[in-house]
Amino acid sequence: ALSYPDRLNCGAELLDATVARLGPDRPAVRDASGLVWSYGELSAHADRIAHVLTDDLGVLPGHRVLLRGPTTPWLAACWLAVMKAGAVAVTVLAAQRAHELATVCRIARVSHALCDTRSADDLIKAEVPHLRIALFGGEAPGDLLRLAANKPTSYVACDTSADDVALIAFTSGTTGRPKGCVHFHRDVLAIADTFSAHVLRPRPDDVFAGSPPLGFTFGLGGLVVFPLRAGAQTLLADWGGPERLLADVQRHRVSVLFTAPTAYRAMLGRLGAYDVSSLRRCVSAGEHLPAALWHDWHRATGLRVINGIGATEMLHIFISAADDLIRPGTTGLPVPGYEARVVDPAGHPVPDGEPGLLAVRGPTGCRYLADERQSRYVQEGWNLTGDTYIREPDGYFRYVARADDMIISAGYNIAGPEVEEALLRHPDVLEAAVTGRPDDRRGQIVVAHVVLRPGVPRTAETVAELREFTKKEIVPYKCPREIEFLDALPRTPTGKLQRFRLRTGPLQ
Ligand code: 3SK
Repeated sequence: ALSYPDRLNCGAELLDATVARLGPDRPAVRDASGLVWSYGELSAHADRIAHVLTDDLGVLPGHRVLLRGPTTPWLAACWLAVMKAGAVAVTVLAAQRAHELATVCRIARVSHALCDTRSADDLIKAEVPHLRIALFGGEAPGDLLRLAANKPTSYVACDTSADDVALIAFTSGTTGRPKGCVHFHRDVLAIADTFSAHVLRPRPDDVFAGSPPLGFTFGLGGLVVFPLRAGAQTLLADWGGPERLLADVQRHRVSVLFTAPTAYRAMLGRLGAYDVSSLRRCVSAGEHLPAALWHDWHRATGLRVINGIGATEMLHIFISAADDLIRPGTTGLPVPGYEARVVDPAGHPVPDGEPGLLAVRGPTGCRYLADERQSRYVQEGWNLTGDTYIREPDGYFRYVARADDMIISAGYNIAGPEVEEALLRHPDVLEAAVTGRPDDRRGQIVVAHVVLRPGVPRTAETVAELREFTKKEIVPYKCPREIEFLDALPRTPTGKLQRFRLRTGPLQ
């Protein structure tokens, strides 16, 4: 079991403790242009910003500070400063627009914002009452960094307790209404001391990189918390597409990659043009990783992708497997420190091999900020993630679907992802999402929304070909009755598929 002292500041643990252990000179963060800060420099920047927060901006322990901007070393320094000042980081995505920011600020009662100049317009437009905004980044240093330049390079971290709130991360899931998830200082360290320490097992000579933004806890953990806890380096750069990520891997000799299945799929066809021999760990989360994609990546690179399921409510990954424990097509085993089981709607465990609701508990868990959905997510100490899973007899967890994505057609239960995997095995299919559409006779029918590879015609012949193909891959009652072609699937800014937008009818 994890045990932390009563007084604990995760910012101090990630920076000061790492400097004390490994010295100040090791490289800590870099950006795509070649800028590199050592641990000593990162620490000095964070500490100067922490001084500005407390001395100039009037930030007190517990104040909620919004952080917004593209993924850069400065954004990470601001997050660490907020931690060390004992304030609460409210991380948002650079892609969120004015009305979404206004909602987040209202729900989280945000009093201050540290915002990259390039992302300021929407925040200003949000017209949040009494919000004190300090700018950084972009061409000019911004008022935050101008003030920071004259501050001392060390700051005594606020004496927070292990269960003082460190951050509020927002999730709108894939359905729309935002919920703020509260996590403590000990939670931040717990994700590093569970998934990262036991599954990922980083080394101080690792270089981390990836696509998720720091406003998504997948990115905050994978690209800030895990590398700093390990004394490793991290490349902090915005997602610029598959070619850019591959070029970054080559240029910065990246060894640990965090991204989602869509990006692995997009990188596959372009691998030949890049040297990715520095990679030793590839992590996939955010969405289900189909077995076929796992095998394609393995064939192309020799690397075994570490699949995982995480949730903003749980802060990070809680089921996963690495190395010889990996079983492609499954998510893996509960991460050491977590327990998982599969239950029926009344919370009773269902037999192995049968689908049910995934329930998990461990050192992190869901605490929504004043939201009635708390009592649905946490029942009798178990977090119900909203995923349908099967536990295999030897303890492996196999993803079936999001619970509300199960399709019931003519009395049959059909899991959309199984149909999607069948479609994805066809060489003309780039992406696929399968939903149920109301139908008078069958209750629902299976509808496939397909993105074809460039050059494949959107014709009735292609529809017929895909229907015939799926009939050979899965039992006919699961095969799509209707197939619609799209230019792209609708996704959240963090890359998750928004099935609800597909269910409401054709997008284009
Ligand atoms: O929401 C997710 O899918 C996720 C995955 C990994 C780590 C963290 C999160 C929030």
